[in-house]
Amino acid sequence: MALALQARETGSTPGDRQEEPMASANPDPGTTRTDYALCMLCEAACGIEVQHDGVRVERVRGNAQDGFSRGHICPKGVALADVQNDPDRLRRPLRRVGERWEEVSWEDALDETARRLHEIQQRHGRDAVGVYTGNPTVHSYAATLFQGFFYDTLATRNRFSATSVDALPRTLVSAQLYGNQAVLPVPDLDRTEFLLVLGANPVVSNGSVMTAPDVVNRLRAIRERGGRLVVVDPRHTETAELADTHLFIRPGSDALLLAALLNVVFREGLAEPGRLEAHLEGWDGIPGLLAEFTPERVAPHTGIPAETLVQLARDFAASPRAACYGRIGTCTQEFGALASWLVDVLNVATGNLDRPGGAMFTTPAADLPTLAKLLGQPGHFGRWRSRVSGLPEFNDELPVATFAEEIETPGEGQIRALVTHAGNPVLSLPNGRRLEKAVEGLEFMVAVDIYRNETTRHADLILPPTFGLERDHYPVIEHGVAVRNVARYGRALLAPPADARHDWEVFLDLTERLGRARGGLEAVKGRLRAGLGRALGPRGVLRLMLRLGPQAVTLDRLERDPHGVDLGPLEPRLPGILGRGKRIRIAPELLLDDLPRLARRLGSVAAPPGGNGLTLIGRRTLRSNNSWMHNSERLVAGRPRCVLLMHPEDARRRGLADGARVVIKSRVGEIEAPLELSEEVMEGVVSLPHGWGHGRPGSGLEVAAKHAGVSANDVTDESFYDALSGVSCLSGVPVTVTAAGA
Ligand SMILES: Nc1nc2c(c(=O)[nH]1)N[C@H]1C(S)=C(S)[C@@H](COP(=O)(O)OP(=O)(O)OC[C@H]3O[C@@H](n4cnc5c(=O)[nH]c(N)nc54)[C@H](O)[C@@H]3O)O[C@H]1N2
Ligand SMILES: Nc1nc2c(c(=O)[nH]1)N[C@H]1C(S)=C(S)[C@@H](COP(=O)(O)OP(=O)(O)OC[C@H]3O[C@@H](n4cnc5c(=O)[nH]c(N)nc54)[C@H](O)[C@@H]3O)O[C@H]1N2
Ligand code: SF4
Ligand SMILES: [Mo]
Repeated sequence: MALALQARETGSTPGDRQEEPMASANPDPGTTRTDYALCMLCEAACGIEVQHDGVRVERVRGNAQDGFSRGHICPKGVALADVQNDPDRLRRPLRRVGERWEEVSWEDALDETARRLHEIQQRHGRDAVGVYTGNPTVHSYAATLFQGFFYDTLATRNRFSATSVDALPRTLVSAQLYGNQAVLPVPDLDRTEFLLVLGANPVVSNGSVMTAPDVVNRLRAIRERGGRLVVVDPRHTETAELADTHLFIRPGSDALLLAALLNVVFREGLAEPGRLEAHLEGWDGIPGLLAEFTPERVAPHTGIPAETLVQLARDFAASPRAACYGRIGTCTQEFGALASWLVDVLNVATGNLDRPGGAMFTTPAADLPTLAKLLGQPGHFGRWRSRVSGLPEFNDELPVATFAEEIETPGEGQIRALVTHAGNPVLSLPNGRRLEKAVEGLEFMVAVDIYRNETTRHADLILPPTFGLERDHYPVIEHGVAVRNVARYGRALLAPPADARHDWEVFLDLTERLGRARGGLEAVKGRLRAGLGRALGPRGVLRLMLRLGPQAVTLDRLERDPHGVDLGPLEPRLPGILGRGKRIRIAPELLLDDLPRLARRLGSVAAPPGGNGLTLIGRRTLRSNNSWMHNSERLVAGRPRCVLLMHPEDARRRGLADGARVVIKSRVGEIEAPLELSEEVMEGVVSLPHGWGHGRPGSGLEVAAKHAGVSANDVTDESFYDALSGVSCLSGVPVTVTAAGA
């Protein structure tokens, strides 16, 4: 810490410290000025124009001069001001004393954290400390790059993150096929003539594993240039609204649908991998493996007629520039890994992988695959299994499906203390109630978070780092999956409180202190590690990544141009970025071994299992950001959004009326919500957004508490996961719905 403090006092920059807020350069502090930055709330990373006085944000608008985001902004981006100014957002560490909270100094909070973690690890072993990393970590390049310092020092096997309720199947498939989990195909949105979207709603989510700001206009342009947009979704979404064709699909049946499309492509001789054929390993076996998945057999399971499947396969194969894109709806389901794999197989079979207008690989200025390789993380899977249920590890993490039981189950390796970073697992993970109870029984918990919310209220200590515009932003992950090669850098605009720490500094401070608590050689190691981290700093690492990256872009140049640098359309990258042997292992054993499970589904009765015949899916809305932006008045204003959507026919059969209060019940629990009848959802399916349920006592979210809603994850089921990847199924949960009070 000495080094860092010194740097701040003298203003010298040993290896580029991150915080150089423009505010300090503001000749007239307290007066309003306008600066440019990047929004860090989601993957789109829109350029924004911020009116601020160096501490408070007055207004956020889209930056029309940003050539990539073209002035786009969404309601969340506007509401960034609300989070930035939110009186409920924490600025100083909190310590829980019984039911009360008291402010403590950073020094005390960090010391206590290290001491408690060390003491518990000493008594019960390293695995006794669990770690959970949430979504916003991904949107902070500094946290992404520096979390490893601390977690490697903790050296626990009990690491969890939001990945296993999200893109785990996608990254697993990339590691298997391309030898690197960070080699992620992205639809070439601006040039494709046929976009097939499964399980994604980019018009609302603003794109995921596809950085595409201003996505509405990008999607509209496909049809304007004569192309086609087909959306496959159990709900007629906002994206489906823009499409030529929307097909309702039964939740969880995407792998079957994709297998049937490929079945047609092969049996009609439409397969043409083209240039890539020379690099494919195991290609010849694939047609035979998919032979039984005929459209006729698959149709009743998907709810889509066989003729429609045949025509879709023909049209997709006939297009010279087609891309199949699947996202969270295809990932977080029973056959999430198979579905994600078959998306790629379809793109390969039709010659669309790595071809302009197809599914391509970004060439960003700071290249993730290179970083993943450098960090020794090209991706691994199943090296060991979890203690209680035997779920597979991935990249040294465990699926969250096993999180609660690893806290509850006594024995060696039981989690007794927990560190959360930028996560709200109580609302975000399946069977949140069980997890919440488990967390209550912990010996110690520390949360690195900006709010006292449904999860962090259970912590002994909350360490609130700087937020948003108080730090700089290089969207390293986002630019790595962008639909165009771009590089943009957003400066820090606001001055944080004098003693504030950035996330990355918290990681280094804890690294050093944990070493010190352990003593001896560990103390030296901790000091060296933290010292190295501080000497480099996030900007130092970024500079290095840009220097090593495939584009000639420097940080100095990016700092000179607040509107970003355009590096042109996507370009073919295969076989260059492939792992060992420069081969695409298109038929990995791990996935092939799971095909019989899918085939068994063909033989089963084609009706959704359990419940009174209903299955639950999720829903995102433009004015939500997972679980944590409901404390913004302008986002929660207007009609309530935490409502259950049901098809009128399903309601009629159950005698339920529009606006009624209903009980949604699953294996794990029940919740009550208002009902809204809508033909937007297919029959047999009901939809409820996640991230609500702010009514718990002891949270410090005044606005959110008044618009509490209920948590969908009080009924999603932690024991319902993809048997191959371990990803939780958030989609297709069997439920019953009845009138409340009946
Ligand atoms: N039923 C259902 N459940 C879902 C999903 C679904 O579709 N349906 N989606 C899943 C997905 S894709 C995801 S990614 C997860 C998200 O799950 P989580 O990541 O666990 O939850 P978030 O709601 O994103 O919570 C983010 C937390 O980070 C804090 N935070 C915000 N900014 C910062 C920061 O800069 N630093 C720090 N330290 N903290 C910060 C917020 O206060 C909040 O507590 O939810 C998953 N859960
Ligand atoms: N406004 C807003 N934007 C967000 C977020 C947010 O909370 N709010 N969260 C961010 C995060 S963390 C993520 S990961 C991304 C996610 O980005 P997307 O993947 O685009 O997210 P969703 O809008 O949940 O879209 C998933 C779609 O899958 C459909 N679906 C459900 N089950 C199935 C199924 O079995 N098969 C098929 N084919 N479709 C199915 C749902 O109806 C839904 O339309 O969004 C990000 N952007
Ligand atoms: S789309 Fe995402 S990045 Fe753009 S303004 Fe909205 S939240 Fe921010
Ligand atoms: Mo996510």
